[in-house]
Amino acid sequence: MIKTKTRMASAILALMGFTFLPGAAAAHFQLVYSPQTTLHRPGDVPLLLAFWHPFENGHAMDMGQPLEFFSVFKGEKIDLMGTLAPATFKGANNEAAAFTATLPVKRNGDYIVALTPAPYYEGSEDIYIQQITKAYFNKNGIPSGWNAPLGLPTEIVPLNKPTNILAGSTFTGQLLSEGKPVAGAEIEIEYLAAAPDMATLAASAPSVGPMPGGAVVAITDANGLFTFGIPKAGQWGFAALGTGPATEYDGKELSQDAVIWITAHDVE
Ligand SMILES: [Cu+2]
Repeated sequence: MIKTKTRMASAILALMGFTFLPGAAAAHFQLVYSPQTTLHRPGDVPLLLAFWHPFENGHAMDMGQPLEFFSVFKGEKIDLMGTLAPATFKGANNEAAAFTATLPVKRNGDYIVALTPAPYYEGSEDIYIQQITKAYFNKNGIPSGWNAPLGLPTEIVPLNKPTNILAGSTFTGQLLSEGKPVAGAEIEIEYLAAAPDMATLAASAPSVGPMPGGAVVAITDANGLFTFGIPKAGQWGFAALGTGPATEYDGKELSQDAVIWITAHDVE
């Protein structure tokens, strides 16, 4: 996230001879990650929860104990808090507190995983950030409700099957706050360029570089809809910043964000 006041502050600090803190630069995304989102067998799917700058393989931030963590299958909510285990995520430049977890998958259909992390204090901006994040898994291609909203304070609802996007096609989402569409909101878009290794919990070498023009963004229309052409196979993240109803935490500004992760495949 880059805000005007932050940019001004960084310019002033640069004039004073300080370097800008890496944690505040570019787009940070809460990850709910597993390498495989299309599944063919029942079993426990390993998950990594980390707060990171994934497109640039940048600074990783410490996560606190999540407030809520669950999956939804055919409208049924399954609590996953008991599967959380503290872990250390290794980014390219630093290590940060993260969590591993497991998603138990039994039946065919869509498993939506939702994380409400503890608010993260970003010292360089003197604000808290809380990225309410959804990730999608599907077993055996059977659709069973991937387009259902979960009733989160703010969320992005997919209008294309989020585990089965074709590289070169488009993804459309609808941004909601308290269940109502949000018009004119900025959506930041990131590619998971340095996918974490689940054995070592370390970022891999990035497969692509960050974009020369900075953050990739779209703006929601009057119905809260946005569409983005997906140029490449892999996992893509979309984030709306500050669209949640909560605006304050512990006496400071809170950016309550909505994040969604989708998977695109090459047509082969
Ligand atoms: Cu950041």
